[in-house]
Amino acid sequence: MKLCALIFLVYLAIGAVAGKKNKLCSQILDKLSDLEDLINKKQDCCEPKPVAPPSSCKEIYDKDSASPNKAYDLKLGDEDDTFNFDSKAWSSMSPVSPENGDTGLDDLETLLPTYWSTSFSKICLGMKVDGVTRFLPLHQKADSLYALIGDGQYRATSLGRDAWKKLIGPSASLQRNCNREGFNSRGSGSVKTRIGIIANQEGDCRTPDSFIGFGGAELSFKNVCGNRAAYFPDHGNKNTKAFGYIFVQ
Ligand SMILES: [Ca+2]
Repeated sequence: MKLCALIFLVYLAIGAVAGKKNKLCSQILDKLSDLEDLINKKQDCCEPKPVAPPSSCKEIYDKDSASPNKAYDLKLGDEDDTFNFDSKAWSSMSPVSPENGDTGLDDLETLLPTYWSTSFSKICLGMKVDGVTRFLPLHQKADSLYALIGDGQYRATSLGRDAWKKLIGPSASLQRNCNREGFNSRGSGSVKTRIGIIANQEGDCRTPDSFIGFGGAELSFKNVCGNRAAYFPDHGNKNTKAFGYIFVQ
């Protein structure tokens, strides 16, 4: 009987030690789990979020902010008339909302004094369509953007219609003829653009019905920046509104 009692006590003692060990293990596992949660939370709040790249005009001349080597000239795209083709802003030396000049690739319009005061050898054109911004580099020397646009004279570029379409993306559409591109592109009709390309279904530039550009007109479509196309364009009728960015360097 004594032996039985002793054996029972030994078992009881072993059982108690095992119980303590299990409890300790469970506490350690709980603490480890808490620690893991803490580490995950720290990563969430402290690691820098990935920044969507401008992609490109060589990453907008290497950095998306104003610098001595690069200047924002213009941001435009609202439906108001601030930057439609016939706006006085294009032919005056007056800034428009300069406080919006260095706020990044947002939807705040601006025309900065760099428009008439900064000489350059290249222009970076950008258009944001449905949240995607595409860029088109244009090698062009000038005393200023104003010098290319302000007097209303047409000045040709030779990028080609496919290059202009890349600004809009896969939905881009233009009529097949005319293809007058550059600064102050216009025919005798109401479709015209300060920087961009106009096109026509007839074999001349008299009555264009489509354009891709900045500072557009065709008031019934209220499209000051983007792609408007009608009358047998190559990819369907469009009235795609973009937000435009123009940088010079
Ligand atoms: Ca026409």
